[in-house]
Amino acid sequence: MKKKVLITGFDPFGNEHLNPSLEVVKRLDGKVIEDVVIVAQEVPTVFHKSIQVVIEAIKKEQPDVVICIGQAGGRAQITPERIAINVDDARIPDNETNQPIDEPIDPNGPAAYFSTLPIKRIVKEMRKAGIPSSVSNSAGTFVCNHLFYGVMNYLEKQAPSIRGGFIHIPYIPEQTIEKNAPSLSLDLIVKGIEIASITSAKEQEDICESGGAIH
Ligand code: PCA
Repeated sequence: MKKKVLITGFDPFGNEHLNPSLEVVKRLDGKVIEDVVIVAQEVPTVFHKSIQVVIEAIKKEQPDVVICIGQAGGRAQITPERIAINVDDARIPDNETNQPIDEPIDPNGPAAYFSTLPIKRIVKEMRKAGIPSSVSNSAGTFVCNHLFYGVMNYLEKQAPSIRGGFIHIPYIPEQTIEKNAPSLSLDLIVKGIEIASITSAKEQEDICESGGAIH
């Protein structure tokens, strides 16, 4: 039985002319790998609108798994996120000049949702393939955490059989030519997201292996 994975990537934001998450999902759109069909959706880096766009894509595609992807400039590894928290606290405006500060995403929602992806298995599989990866325990408080929370809130309430989560990725080299920041090649990140998609589609259960952080 074929499985379907919906992957999403954001428009460029801040001072960047590209967003590696969008470049990655565009490369994987329509690919079929080991009986897993990957479909991609572009998402605006805008509070609330981003959630609506992904909910519409979920309704249309009816995937087995949703993986939202975003840029985390400054990180050196591909980082599956463990948890989404119910707060917006934007250090910079989004792409439509919204800048919420200390606002709940859903005033009636729980404080947080855990990813329902097998995050440690994903990290293990990426590492086996030679791709730098670790679990992250914070997706921040900007649009990425916002979308992650909104998607998990929707899945929990409206589509509990669909599993979902978020993965942050580093810059790609062309973004760091003039800044002192780590990057991974687009090819390596595409390979990592391919592995994450296949692993998530095929494996519901996570493994119990140390992957925590002291701070
Ligand atoms: N990264 C931002 C929002 C869009 C993106 O790719 C974030 O980490 O919140």
